Amino acid sequence: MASNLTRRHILGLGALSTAAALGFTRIGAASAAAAEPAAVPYAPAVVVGSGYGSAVAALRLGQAGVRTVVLEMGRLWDTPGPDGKVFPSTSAPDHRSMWFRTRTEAPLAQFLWLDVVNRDINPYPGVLDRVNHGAMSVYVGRGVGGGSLVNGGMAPTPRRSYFTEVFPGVDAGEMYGTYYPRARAMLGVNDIDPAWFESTEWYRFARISRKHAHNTGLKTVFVPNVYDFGHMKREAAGTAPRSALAGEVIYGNNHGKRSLDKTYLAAAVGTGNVTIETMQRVVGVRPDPAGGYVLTVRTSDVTGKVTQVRELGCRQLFLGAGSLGTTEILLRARETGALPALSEQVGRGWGPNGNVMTARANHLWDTVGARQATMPALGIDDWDNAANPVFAEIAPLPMGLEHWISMYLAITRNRERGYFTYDAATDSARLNWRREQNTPAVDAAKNLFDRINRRNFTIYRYDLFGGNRAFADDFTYHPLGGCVLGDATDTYGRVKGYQGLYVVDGSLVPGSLGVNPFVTITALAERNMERVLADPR
Ligand code: FAE
Repeated sequence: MASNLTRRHILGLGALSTAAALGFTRIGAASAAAAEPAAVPYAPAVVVGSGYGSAVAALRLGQAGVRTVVLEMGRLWDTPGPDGKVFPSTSAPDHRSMWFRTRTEAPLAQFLWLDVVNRDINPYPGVLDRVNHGAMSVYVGRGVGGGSLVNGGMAPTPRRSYFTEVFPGVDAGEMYGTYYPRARAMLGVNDIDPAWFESTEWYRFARISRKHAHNTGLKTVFVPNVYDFGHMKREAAGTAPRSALAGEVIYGNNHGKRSLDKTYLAAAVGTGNVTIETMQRVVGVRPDPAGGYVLTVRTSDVTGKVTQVRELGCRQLFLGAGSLGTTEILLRARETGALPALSEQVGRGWGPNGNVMTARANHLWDTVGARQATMPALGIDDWDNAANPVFAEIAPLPMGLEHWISMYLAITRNRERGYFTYDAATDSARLNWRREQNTPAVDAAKNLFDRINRRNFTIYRYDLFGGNRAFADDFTYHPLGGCVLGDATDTYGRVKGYQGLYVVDGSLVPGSLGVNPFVTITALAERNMERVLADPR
């Protein structure tokens, strides 16, 4: 990564802290050029959200000399709390862990059926949110960097044949030749040293799962990551502060992780053209009769109190609020009549990337180790299985004790799709997803892990997910779709029916990718931004 972290990034990082520390920055007189409308504060380009799609948009706009404001509803995570750390660990969650909750809602709710995982906390704009939509809950990151703050950093590229199936209208040659490599380089994707992987106690859990997969005749692959594996090695050696080796992941990593605030966003701010404003939630968008758009933006404080509602004008609007956020903004605009020409496809084509979590109980001699790195490094790749394609990441369960559990996040090929409807009473988008729609995903995962269990004489764990279930199919880490490329937008994310309005995030992906999604979201945003800057429409 050092080669990608240029002086400009570092300058940007400083600027990032300063700009966002100011919280709300007025874009007023200083920025209003003569040709710009005077009635409301104005920026030539506004980017909503600061996850992967937004970060690419902000950087490429900034480099093109376009003055850009990024509006993020969460906070900037750069200030240590009383414990001297920016983020809490998974074993000691506090108010920083979750977005305005009185109790944490970790994906793994129990251990030995006991409610020992979650904790009571004070409401605060914490870094992880679980948005509950009945039969499906969606985990998302909140703050400057979006999902990059809380995710497991796994950075695989989907196999080309499946990418082509998912995106028939996208030139795969360009993606695999230009945009994927560009995204990987900018994100700081790196590989684990195989020799270290084989020898370290921190990945014993993965080696045990690999042994059982190989016994079953299954293939495993190393999965690249944006966590700096060099740093991790130094953590193990005791020469660097611990993060992945200290149980940190879903509530943020204090070290080692190349989250977007350290890569794309730092570089964006470093262009001198990009400002990031935190605790700013975009709730409305309408066309400006003079051209462009007017946004309604709510500013909140850390208690959640709305301290200001304001309007902000822009010529170009880039929506990167994630699958849930972007879809909600557009659906609300269509259904309230603010943007009536939006396609009927807005709100459609949503899927959880076939996510299913499961766990197996190992024999007493197959210890997984009390010490486990939080960053997954290995996956079981059975995607070529025509009847039941599954890519299963071998997930850690770092509880600080030997528990003999092998855990997995299976990505399956579930063709079921959900859709969003606008609920006027709550002024929000509601996801329509029935529990049965996950049956194909559970069946595929069960098919794979039944084979592994049979061959290794092992069984499932039923004590971890609540309701004596072996498969957790009621939440996803990978919300995808809602404003699908080529349906709600053209083939470059330009929203149908409106000029100067773009979608840049995971809502473009039609519900499934076959692997963890952020590298693809980033690469697609790189491709689309290149075109949009050349041909804005
Ligand atoms: P995203 O990163 O979600 O960013 C959207 C941003 O917009 C957020 O910062 C929001 O706070 C903000 N926002 C939303 N609404 C508004 C609004 N109205 N106004 C202003 N701001 C708003 O979007 N993916 C992988 O590839 N590998 C992994 O290992 C992996 N692990 C994961 C683990 C966890 C626990 C979670 C939650 C996700 C994981 N993911 C992983 C998924 C990945 O983080 C996700 O696909 C991307 O973050 C989605 O990127 P977007 O740009 O779509």
